[in-house]
Amino acid sequence: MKSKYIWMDGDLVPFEQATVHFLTPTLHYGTGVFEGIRCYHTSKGPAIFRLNEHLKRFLDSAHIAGIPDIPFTRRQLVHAVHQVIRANQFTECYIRPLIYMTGPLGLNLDAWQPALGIAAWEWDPFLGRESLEKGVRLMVSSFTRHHPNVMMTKAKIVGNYANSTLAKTIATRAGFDETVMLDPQGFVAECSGENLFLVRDGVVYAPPRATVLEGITRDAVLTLADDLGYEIVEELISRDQLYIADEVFLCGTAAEVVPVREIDFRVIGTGRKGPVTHAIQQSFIQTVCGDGPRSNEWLDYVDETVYAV
Ligand code: PPE
Repeated sequence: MKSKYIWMDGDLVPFEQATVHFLTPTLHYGTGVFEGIRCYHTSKGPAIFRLNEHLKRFLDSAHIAGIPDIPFTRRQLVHAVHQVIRANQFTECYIRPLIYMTGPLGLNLDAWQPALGIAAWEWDPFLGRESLEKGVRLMVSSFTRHHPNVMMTKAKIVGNYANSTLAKTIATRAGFDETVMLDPQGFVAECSGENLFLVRDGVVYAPPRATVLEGITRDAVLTLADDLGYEIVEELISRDQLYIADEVFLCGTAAEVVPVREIDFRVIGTGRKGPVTHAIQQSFIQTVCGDGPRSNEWLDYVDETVYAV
């Protein structure tokens, strides 16, 4: 996760100096919000995937969390993301904006002021580069995904990820790659850090968005699947529907589009990347590399003229 500079409240700060105090409220209570964005190498230089949508969700997350008075506009944040990529001279990277709270400990958000940092680093696909071809093994978690009146899943609130960490860790300790989390009613919600889809008889099914993070990759996958002519259905999914699916795949910014080969020791389909997953994955890769019909709409080419350091 090394880089030369991290953008902190308007300044590019050398990596080692980008520190926060032990008594930062976000460290103690989890009240803060973050984003995960990717920048890809293209023939026209580095390009950021759906930057505006990510920054909109970032500010929406702050709004949901009740954090007022973010001292930067979306426009300023667009500039800052370009700046942090340029300063670090990355051609491909993952970008992590975070709003954290400063001020006294105690649970009153109104006693705090928001601070904002943006880091970037080179990051392989989250579940391993080989996961994109070979697929991953999942376990249905014994932990439940948040009830929306407990933690709101539309927001990438720092504290939400304690639930993800519990679920992911038990799965990896048990030898799986990722975990599927069920909602409080017992229907499939999402993975600890990705959205999930199944394919049956050529139709692409996704869990409804009410209890999941509205993934930007999820939206891209549904759009590309529609462009490819697949029928799409968003409806409640049970765990046994996953077991008997022809294909299951997951997606997220960090993970990208990943086939699932096994869930709870049941082989999914042929146990290999299926044809629909392959078609959607290829279309996604083409798009982010600048060669797809939606590349112009979704890519924000890094501005060479942005002042770097
Ligand atoms: N669900 C959850 C719970 C989630 O955290 C992510 C992103 C997604 C779905 C997919 O959303 P999107 O990236 O917009 O397609 N998870 C981030 C990983 C967080 C981590 O550090 O771990 C990510 O992919 O950036």
